[in-house]
Amino acid sequence: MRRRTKQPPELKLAELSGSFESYAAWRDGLAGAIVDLREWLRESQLADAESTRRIGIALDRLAEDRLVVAVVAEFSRGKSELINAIFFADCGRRILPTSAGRTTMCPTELMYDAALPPCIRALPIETRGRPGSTSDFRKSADEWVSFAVDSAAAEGMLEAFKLVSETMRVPTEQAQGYGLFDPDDPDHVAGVDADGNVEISRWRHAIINFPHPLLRQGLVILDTPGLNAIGAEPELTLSLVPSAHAVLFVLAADTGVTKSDLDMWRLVVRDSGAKENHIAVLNKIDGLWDGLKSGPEVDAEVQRQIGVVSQRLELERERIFAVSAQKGLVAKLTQDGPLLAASRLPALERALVEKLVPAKQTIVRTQTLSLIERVSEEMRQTLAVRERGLVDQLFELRSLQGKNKGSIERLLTRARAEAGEFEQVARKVVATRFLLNKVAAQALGQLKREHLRQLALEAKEKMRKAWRPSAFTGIVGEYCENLRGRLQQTNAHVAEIQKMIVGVQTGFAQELGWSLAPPIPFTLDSYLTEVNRLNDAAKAQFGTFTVLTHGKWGLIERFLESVVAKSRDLLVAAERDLEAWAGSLLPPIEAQVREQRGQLSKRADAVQKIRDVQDSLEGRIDEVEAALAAVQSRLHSLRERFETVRCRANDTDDNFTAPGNACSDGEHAAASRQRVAA
Ligand SMILES: Nc1nc2c(ncn2[C@@H]2O[C@H](COP(=O)(O)OP(=O)(O)OP(=O)(O)O)[C@@H](O)[C@H]2O)c(=O)[nH]1
Ligand SMILES: [Mg+2]
Repeated sequence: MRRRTKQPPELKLAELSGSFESYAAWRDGLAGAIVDLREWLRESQLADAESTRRIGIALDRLAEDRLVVAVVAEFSRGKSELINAIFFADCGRRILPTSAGRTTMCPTELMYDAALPPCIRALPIETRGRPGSTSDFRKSADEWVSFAVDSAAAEGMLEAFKLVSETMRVPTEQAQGYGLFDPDDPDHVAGVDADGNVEISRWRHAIINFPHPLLRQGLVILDTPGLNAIGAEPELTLSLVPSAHAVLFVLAADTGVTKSDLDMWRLVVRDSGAKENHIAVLNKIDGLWDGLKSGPEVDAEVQRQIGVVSQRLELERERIFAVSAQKGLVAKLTQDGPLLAASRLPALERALVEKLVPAKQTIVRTQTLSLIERVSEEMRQTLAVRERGLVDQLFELRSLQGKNKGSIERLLTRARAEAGEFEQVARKVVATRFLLNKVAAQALGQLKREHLRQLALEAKEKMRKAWRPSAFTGIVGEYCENLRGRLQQTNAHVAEIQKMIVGVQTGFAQELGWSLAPPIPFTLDSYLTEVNRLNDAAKAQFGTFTVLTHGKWGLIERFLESVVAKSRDLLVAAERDLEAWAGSLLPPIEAQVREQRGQLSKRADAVQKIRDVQDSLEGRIDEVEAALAAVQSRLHSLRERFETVRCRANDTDDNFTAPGNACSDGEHAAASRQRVAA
């Protein structure tokens, strides 16, 4: 395997981007091999609707594959500076605005979607005055204000990115209507100016579409505002942060771990599912370099602070990185090696490379291979049925050589009888399809999102009547319990379907000797886990309220909306998964039935023609031999093509090799990408 050439030390700055680049190249190589397999199946007339659909899913997943890194912290800990230093130093300057005090006012996603021009899309804060969560608004492009960005001019870009810090002053009533002002909160009241106005963010959410090489490769970075703002946008806590592949939680060495840092950690990070992705960053360690302390003294102080962070966040020391984002950025911009080393940024970057990329790659590899393996296996079985039919036919035809008319007649009778018997067995598939559709409809009925609307209205009404935060946990608990009940009932139907398919397969195995791959195991358990997480997040959120005021009611309503939006997304995804699974069960069996029927009828036809002396026996034997050779060659090609896919999927090492090496044809990633697009 050819490894990436060692990079000169100054280019080591690009280690992270190198790893992303290799990952993207690996993904493109894999997609290229799958496209080859798809083309070959099409040319060989083996592709059917189900296999095409599944290959399509694998390719779409690869094309849409994203790596999301969320950066979360109280305000002014240096989140934006850290993003500048780790990901965008190659822009030659600071691109996200940073300053003392609150800077990033709204959650900001940095990504690249080639379908859109470089731009910033921003959702106005006024949308908070209307029902709907950010993800609801995401679906309607009209709600977003789009600003073009000249990505070629650094100056223009920086200017455009300042949008995320824009604020405006509005009367307190208006802010209250948006759930951003609580007259009973002394901190909020202190912010009211002489005219009775308060400062709020101008935007609710911003999406920066920017063709940076890392973003082009599918990296998405989520920069977030501090606790106040994040607490007001429950979607971040419920969806965006928990679904990130890595969460960087930033603390600052000069402030230590404050109460609001801890609140934020608990609310946003600690209770958000997958903990293995969490990394804490102790930023601003340059504050410790006061010129009087020696190197070892500074180091001891850093270690001591790491100890404190570890204890307070209840996080292992290995997951805590002390850095100076600012000095790291300066070092990268000025190519200052010693300063970069002192900033300790490279250790954090290495951890990101080591933790983030391989973990993500393993998931993508397993998902893709399991889809493709299944398609290949089903194709192999169809070809194997054809092969077996031809071998039998050849055996029979050969046995006729030198035989009299009577034996030919007997053979014809037998061939017809076998075809008839097969039809009896095959009828079961039709009956199964009928039953499967019925049970699947019942299962899907449980997941209809219409149920949610009523359920959500009831929950809201109950909360309004109760007006006690202590009662809310129970009300949301009931809502979640109803969801769980639906998912569990669906699971029971799924088990019923599974049993039915296994029954049909066992029948075919006993009566025809077929060995069909058992149905892909499927449950909605992962969705049940998600509902539990939603419930826990709600508990954590309501736990922060002791007294309910009108100001907070807006926040509660918004939170409930997010819970409903999230549960609706869950049901939609569960419905989609279930539909795809149920739809994938019978087609492979039906394909085999078609194949077998075709073989049996060809066999009877051939014997009949020989009996009627329309065909010579020798000529027919030659034909069947040729057909057999063709099927065997296809089986061989199929195996080879699938091996190429597997080989591409496993084409990695700790450094990520360039694509094409292990699988010999040396095709370039860009070429594969073009073919995927085509
Ligand atoms: N000394 C020092 N200052 C830093 C470092 N990183 C960031 N800062 C400064 O800290 C201030 C806040 O940094 P930002 O990156 O804006 O912080 P943030 O977490 O994005 O803050 P918000 O956007 O307000 O939530 C800025 O003045 C930065 O220059 C660092 O490593 N060392
Ligand atoms: Mg910021």
